[in-house]
Amino acid sequence: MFKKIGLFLSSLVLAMMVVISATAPANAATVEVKMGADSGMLAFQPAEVTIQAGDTVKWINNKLAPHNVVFDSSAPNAAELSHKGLAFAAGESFEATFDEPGEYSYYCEPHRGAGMNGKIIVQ
Ligand SMILES: [Cu+2]
Repeated sequence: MFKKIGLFLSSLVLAMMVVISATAPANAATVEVKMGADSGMLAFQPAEVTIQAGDTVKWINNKLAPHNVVFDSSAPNAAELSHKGLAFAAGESFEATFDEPGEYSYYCEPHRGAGMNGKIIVQ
């Protein structure tokens, strides 16, 4: 009788572990984007990145600061993903995690006229 309950409980725990591991994010990655290209161009480098849903993009201040990241209002969660505060110091960074598949276009506010645009494709 007790043996049966023990067996039942251990198989229940095993079943729960399988469910938990199946729903945990599968190796969410962090992709880095430089603000200000190494070549001295007012650009995000790389300007376009493709990631998986759940991945994080980390923008790192590189050259020709200040920069920020503002998503077009057409992007899902544009306001929450944007980082309007300007980064002045080299190495300063900010991150955003993308849970929803789609195309996210963004730009750097002070350098928008110079074509400092980027795109995140979330699969
Ligand atoms: Cu900029």
